[in-house]
Amino acid sequence: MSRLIVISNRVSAGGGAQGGLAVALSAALRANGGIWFGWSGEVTDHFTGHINFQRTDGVATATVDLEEQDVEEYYNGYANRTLWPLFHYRIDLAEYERSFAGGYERANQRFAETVLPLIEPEDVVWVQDYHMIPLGRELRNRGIKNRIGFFLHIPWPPRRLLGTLPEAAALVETLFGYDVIGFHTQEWLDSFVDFVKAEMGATVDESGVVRCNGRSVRLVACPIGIDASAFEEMARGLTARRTYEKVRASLVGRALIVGVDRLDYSKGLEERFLGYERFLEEHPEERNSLVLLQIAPPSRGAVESYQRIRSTLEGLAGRINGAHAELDWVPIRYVNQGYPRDVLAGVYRAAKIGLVTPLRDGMNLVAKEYVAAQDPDDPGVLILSRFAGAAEQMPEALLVNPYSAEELSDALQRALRMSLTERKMRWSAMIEDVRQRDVMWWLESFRECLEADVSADGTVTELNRSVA
Ligand code: ADQ
Repeated sequence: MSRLIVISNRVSAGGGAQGGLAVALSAALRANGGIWFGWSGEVTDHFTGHINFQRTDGVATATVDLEEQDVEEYYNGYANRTLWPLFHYRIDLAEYERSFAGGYERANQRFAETVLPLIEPEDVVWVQDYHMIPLGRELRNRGIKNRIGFFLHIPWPPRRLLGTLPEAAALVETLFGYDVIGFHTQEWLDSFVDFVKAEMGATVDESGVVRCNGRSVRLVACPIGIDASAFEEMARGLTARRTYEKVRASLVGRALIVGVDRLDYSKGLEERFLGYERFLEEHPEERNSLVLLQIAPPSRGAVESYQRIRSTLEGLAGRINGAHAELDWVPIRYVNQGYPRDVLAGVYRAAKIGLVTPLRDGMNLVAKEYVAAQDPDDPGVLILSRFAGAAEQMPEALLVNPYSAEELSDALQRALRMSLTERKMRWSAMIEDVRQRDVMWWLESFRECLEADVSADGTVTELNRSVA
């Protein structure tokens, strides 16, 4: 197999605490050789292009520092204040500034310049996520002929929303620098096709090859998974068991509902709290018999909308607890910190209900982790937003509209009342898919597409399995 060059905004080689994606990419880099390239997270006075080479757990990494203006315009600006909200359908929060767009282009040119000498002719290049949409084109402009793939980890927005971005067509046009573009779901892929057909006059054939202005790119829907067997094992391990015991003891017989999310407006935390409040009001008899534990470590604190969601949630949790708490019971435990994965596994296992209700999410790995952590003899119930990419793969979850407090409240009631037989039936179907389409399946499926031989007429050969 060819050497792999992984390029992403941040490099998290080794895996371990970082989760399935880092584990899988690290495994591929260890097996076939290659380099993981990206931003170091460090800021310098002036961009130098100096590469810091390291080896972390057998994985070669190459990182570069960015200057402050790049971080402000490219990372805090275009990536986090323009593309993230827009691609999560939040045009009310998206900021369209020419300086952000310019900084994004400049940073991607700098990444391309810096990584260029590291790429050898037979390497396969794999660019990750929305921070780096134009990177493939930048590499092509510098003469790179290698196979280059791009994977989008977040949703692709509907055409009319994307149309609000002033440079939408120019940005999308750069994606034709890639050989393959991967999305988590058919829905995101369809939205992309809708845009390029309507706005750019592209055509699409049955094998998923899109043609536009003499260029072509192959599209695949290839849902990411978790490192399922490792997570299942972790949930049975010592740390998870201790956590489980500790959490259960603190509940004194009450049912636990758990939410685990980065503190981000796309995760629907405010709506989740309101749904839970509704439940408490509609079912006073259930008060004192359940607890919502929401674990939400802060993220992207430099961006104002993230500071706002933090204070909104603190206010809401305080209000709900103030209105409903009793001498020996607080309805919401709201925890603003991250935990090691084996601790999380124990928390998931202790929870009768996993509440995963993003307003919009590319995939959502917490839903899969919750399922993988359950006790097969007494599994909990997953309540899942129908607007998470994961819903396409997990129809056996209780699917809800996260904007509707009534639907959330009804789903909570149904989950609390669900028989063991029904819980087992739903869980068995979900765990089978979580195991089968795990993170290695995702990686191998995408790589297979990327390395497949595409003939001049767009026919794809050497592709012996479907990834949709
Ligand atoms: P995220 O938006 O970060 O990822 P998600 O898929 O839910 O969202 O993954 C979050 C990961 O962080 C999970 O592995 C979870 O266990 C971990 N995590 C969350 N809270 C934590 C805490 N308090 N302590 C420790 N770990 C915590 C983006 C996209 C998603 C897509 C992924 C992968 O937004 O839609 O599923 O990439 O492609």
